[in-house]
Amino acid sequence: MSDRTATVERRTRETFIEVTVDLDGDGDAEVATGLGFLDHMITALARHARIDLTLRCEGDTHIDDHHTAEDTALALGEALRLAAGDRRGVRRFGHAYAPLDEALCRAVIDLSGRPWCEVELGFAREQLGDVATENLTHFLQSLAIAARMTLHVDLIRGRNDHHKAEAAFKATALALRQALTRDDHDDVPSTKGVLA
Ligand SMILES: [Mn+2]
Repeated sequence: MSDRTATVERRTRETFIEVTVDLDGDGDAEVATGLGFLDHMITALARHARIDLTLRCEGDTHIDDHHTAEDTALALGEALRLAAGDRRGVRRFGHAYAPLDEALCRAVIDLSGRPWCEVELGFAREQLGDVATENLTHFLQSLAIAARMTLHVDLIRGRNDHHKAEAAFKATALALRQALTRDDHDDVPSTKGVLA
């Protein structure tokens, strides 16, 4: 394990989550949220960000998918924030495009310490597997807030909603990987001198 690791436990009356990340991993992911489609998206995120990830959630999926999607994102975002530490020596900015067949998404990240998120994915369906499409948008927003990063994710074009979602998570992963990459500098890349 590298020194950019973190473990977060998060327990509420709605969910219990354990998540461990290693930002300098290979992208090996073990994800079990109880929601198959969300597992698919988070696995793609870890894989293409090259973040090793273990994530388990016991959520109130007998109600619906909302609490599990939101709280999983909050715990994962918190783990990313802690593992990134003071963000010394990282590139800070990242942007990427990812296609999946006809779908094309763009993600832009600034590890700014300023939580903000804009997501426009143009879903036509209500649901993908066991996850409401609005909760995929909500997942990315919650992730950005908890990680204290600025994240913009936009669908450039696409027709198949599974493709749109997967392209969005892959683009986010690639942008995150770039932003978290260490370059040759040993300072915090900010005129303020502080990012975290
Ligand atoms: Mn897929």
